[in-house]
This record gives sequence, structure tokens and C-alpha cells, in this order.
Amino acid sequence: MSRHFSEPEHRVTPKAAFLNRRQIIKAAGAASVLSAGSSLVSATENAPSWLTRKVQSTVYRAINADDELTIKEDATSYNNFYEFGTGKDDPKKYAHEFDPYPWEIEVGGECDSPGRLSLEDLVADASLEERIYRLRCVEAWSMVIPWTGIQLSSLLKRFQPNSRAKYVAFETVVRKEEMRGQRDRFSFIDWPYVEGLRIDEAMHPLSFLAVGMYGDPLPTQNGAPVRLVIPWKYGFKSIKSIVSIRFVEKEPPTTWNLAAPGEYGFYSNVNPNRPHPRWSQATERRIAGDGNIERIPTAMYNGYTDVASLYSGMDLQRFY
Ligand SMILES: Nc1nc2c(c(=O)[nH]1)N[C@H]1C(S)=C(S)[C@@H](COP(=O)(O)O)O[C@H]1N2
Ligand SMILES: [Mo]
Repeated sequence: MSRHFSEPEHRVTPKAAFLNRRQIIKAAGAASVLSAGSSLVSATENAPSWLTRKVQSTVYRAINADDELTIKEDATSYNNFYEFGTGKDDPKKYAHEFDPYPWEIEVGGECDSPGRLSLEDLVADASLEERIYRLRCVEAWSMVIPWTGIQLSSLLKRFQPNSRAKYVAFETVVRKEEMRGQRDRFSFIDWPYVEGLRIDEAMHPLSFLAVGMYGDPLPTQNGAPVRLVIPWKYGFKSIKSIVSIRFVEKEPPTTWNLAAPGEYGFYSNVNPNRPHPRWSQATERRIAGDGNIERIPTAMYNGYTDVASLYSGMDLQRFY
């Protein structure tokens, strides 16, 4: 029971989603009074107070109302973040060894106003929004997570990409002293973890840059202080703890494609019709509700079919 009371705001959402918007906001407001005295299980204690205030003041906005949310405890303890180890429980166990603050992102490449961006610059004059997205890992499990952040396009446009900007390349921080996975001599990842999107994918309104989840700043194991969330692609495209964003002309290298090109492509759109060479992608284990695990069918583009026009005319078996 106490575990339920520690997540009040978001615990109410699946039911509240059936109410109208005003009632949702009221329900969330009432619930946050409850949360004031409760101890949240998270690694966000070291987030700056202005960020905590800003994230917590974001108005609740329910999208994909029919999905039941994953509880915060599951979404913050079953993770992939190889910088802290390859086990699902390693990120939560070792994330405290990494202190991200203060943070800066370098933005450059093919754009008219490159520059360095502090977390304050990123968040201060942006109005944050909350989005509930399904996250489908290529390993065939999925969650439903409420993120807080900004639309990626609104950030990218501030740097005025030029006509040679065909792709966007992202990089995770390298801090060998603080990230034990980066010290592992047998790691098959060549750090930094890198990812990329085609510019039209990056500018798509669904592409999101998160600084929070479940109404609080991002826990470190989930990619503090800022990560991508690309809901129609396999989870590994949603790169964590971003320090570099570059506009580039050619398709940039991506970590999982470098590690196993026959298994992971650049696009990596969720596609139940293209099995991974070693397993089917037709179904997934949905981790939601009170930690229930249910086997459900996987939807094309993870159900975000708005994006289909980005790929019209492309052979999705070839461009996986
Ligand atoms: N830098 C970095 N980003 C990463 C990863 C990683 O190992 N390193 N793992 C990816 C994978 S495989 C998934 S499924 C998601 C998991 O996000 P979550 O732990 O917040 O659920 O993060 C992605 N982003
Ligand atoms: Mo993943």
C-alpha cells in the first residue's frame, strides 16, 4: 500500500484519463498534496531546485489514455543504461556514482547559430509539457511512461539548421570515473554511446526531449538530466544523458548498429513484421499496472502511425 501512496499523481491517471481534462488536472492537484509528505524512491535528490520546481509545476496532459501506466518503481529499477553495466538492475544500483549537475549540451554542425546550452537555457524559457508514451525495447518488453520535457523540434530550431542538415547526431556523456560500465575493459561499446535521426524524424512533433518523468526530474538511471524519447522506434534510439547535438549531412554512426549491424539498423522503427534475427518482434511483454506483465501484440510504429508518411516508398525490411 505504501508503495502506491508514493506515486499518487500518476497512479490515478489510468482511471482519471476517462474523466475530462479539467477533472484530470484537479485529480492530479489533489494527489500532489498527498505526495508532499511521502518519500519518493528516486535518484533525483541532487537535481537543482529550480528544475524540480519547473518540472513539478507542469500541467498534466494525458495522451494515449487507454494504456495503463507503468508504476514509477518499475520504470526506475528495470533499465538499460550500459554506462552503468549491462544488468537491468545495474543502472539504479550504480547511478548514484554519477553527478550530472551542472550540465551543458554543445550544439553545432550544419546550423547558423551553434552554441553551448546549459540546462537552465534549455528549460528556462520553454514551457514544459508532459507526454505519456509507450516505450518498446528491442528486447520485446515495453512500458508506458509519463515524461516531462519539450518537443525536440522547438529546441533544434533555435540553432537554425541549414540546408545541408540532413541528419541529427546525438552523444551521451563520457565520465569513466563515474560510470563503471565505461571502465569495463570487455565492453563491446565504443564510448560515447551515439545515436542519430534523419532531420524530418527529429522535427516530427512526436520526437521529445525529456528532463523529467512521473512529475519529477529524471532519475539518473533514466538518463538525467536530459534524454531523447522517440516513441515509434526501439528504445535504444532514445539516447540518455545527452551532451552533444550536431546537425550533419551524412547518416551518422549509431552505437547498436556499430555493435551488430545485422541486428540493429539506423532506423529501428518498431515493426512486428520484421523479426530480430534471434527472436520475433510480433509481441511484447508489457510491464504496467501493479507490476503486471502481460504478453500483447506489438503494433507497427509502436502504434504511432502518424509517422508512416516519413517512410513512404521505403522498403522497411531493408531499412530496418
Ligand atoms: N546512453 C545510453 N542511452 C540509452 C541506453 C544506453 O545503454 N546508453 N539504452 C537504451 C535502451 S536499449 C533502452 S530500452 C532505453 C531504456 O530507457 P529506460 O531505462 O528509461 O526505460 O534507453 C536507451 N538509451
Ligand atoms: Mo532497449
